[in-house]
Amino acid sequence: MAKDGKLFKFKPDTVYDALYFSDIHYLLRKKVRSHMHKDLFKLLDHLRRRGVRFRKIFLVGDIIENWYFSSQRKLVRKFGRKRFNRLFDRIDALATPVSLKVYLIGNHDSFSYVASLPPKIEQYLRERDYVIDDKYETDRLVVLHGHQGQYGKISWFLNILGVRILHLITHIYPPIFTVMENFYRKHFNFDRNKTEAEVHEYYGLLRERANQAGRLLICGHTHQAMADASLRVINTGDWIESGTFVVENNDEFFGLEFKTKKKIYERFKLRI
Ligand SMILES: [Mn+2]
Repeated sequence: MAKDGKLFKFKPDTVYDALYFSDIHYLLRKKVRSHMHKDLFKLLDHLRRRGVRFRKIFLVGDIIENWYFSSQRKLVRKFGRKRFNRLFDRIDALATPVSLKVYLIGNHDSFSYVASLPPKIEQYLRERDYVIDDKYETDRLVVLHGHQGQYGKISWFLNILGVRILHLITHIYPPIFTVMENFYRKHFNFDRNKTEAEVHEYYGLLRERANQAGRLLICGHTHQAMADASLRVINTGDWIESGTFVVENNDEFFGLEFKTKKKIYERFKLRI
């Protein structure tokens, strides 16, 4: 994305309608893939200190990385809960006591054949009052992670089978995660739509499977932030390489990119 542009300024001590972000892949080691988790923490701390709050907070999937290790095992380890709290305390600090918090399940959040969260992760989130689902919808919008545009039932099964075999192999040879990550990026590149035609095919399938109709569709998954007014689709991007998120206020959706707390750029604005 461009280096500069219009800056977005959060008004201090203000409650905004909603915050949307996705694809943090929290707990992922830098050795496996570089990420922007420190920047995300900076943004969340900045918003908290400024008194910015949200009536609704949507975590739009792939918040926790679960394919390259078991996040559940990490959670129950000594200091595991602390590590989870580091992220979720910061997110929860942006909610008001009556805010709605929604955790939408992404493909990397899950390694179950029915695409559910690991039970202890689910319990952890329920303790924090998260509504957990794979889709959130009203008469004007539908929010979901977006892997539904890539996987059907059979391809999801095969994929999870692959993930589980990978987990077995790592018991013998742990560095396989780094090897696999590189292999995955080089040969499959499933998280990326390279050509315009691929992008159209993906969003076409996703809009169909989400039963979008005339509503606004908000998703993540591809790691490519974007807004398309004619498709009525917004993608929140990621916290691996983009540092992007979406803020909703008075029926306007702002696509924002974090560089530093003084440099939060407005990349798009969509009105519904
Ligand atoms: Mn995903």
